Amino acid sequence: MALERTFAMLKPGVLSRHAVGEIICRIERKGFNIVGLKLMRIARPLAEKHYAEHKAKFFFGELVDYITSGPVIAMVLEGEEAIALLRRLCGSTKPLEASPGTIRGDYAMHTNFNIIHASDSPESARREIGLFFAEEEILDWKDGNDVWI
Ligand code: FUP
Repeated sequence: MALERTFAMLKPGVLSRHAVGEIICRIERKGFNIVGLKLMRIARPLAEKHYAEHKAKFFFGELVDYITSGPVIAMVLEGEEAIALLRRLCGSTKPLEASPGTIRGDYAMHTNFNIIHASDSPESARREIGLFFAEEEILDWKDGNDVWI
């Protein structure tokens, strides 16, 4: 299995609802190592770059409005198969299709306020980590659990 890094973002609704700790708790409990983390307010140009693939979609304006409406928590997470695993932990894009037990399944009612972003491929992960983090903001550390497992 490949050790991967992926990008995750807790959207503004998570902070409004005081649920940052709960969501990060799920991510840590699953086994991801947090190697980058920051509270930030995304400027519009960065939001538009991040969601560039959706530029022509009807929901693009609202998506950018939402994501820039308040602070977000940006994270780089590391683990075996981290990209696909985090996507499963988040659940489907549309809350109606997200299984209960997933983050979106448990915390989201509307697709455009679906609470968390997670990279969908190695290319997206690389691109998104590069957009949000400088190299020196990512720490290379090991949890030391290998000896126990
Ligand atoms: P995901 O990778 O699961 O975040 O899903 P997408 O890349 O398809 O969508 C990115 C974001 O666009 C979603 F998080 C929410 C928003 N979106 C809408 O608001 N309406 C839609 O119909 C689809 C996506």
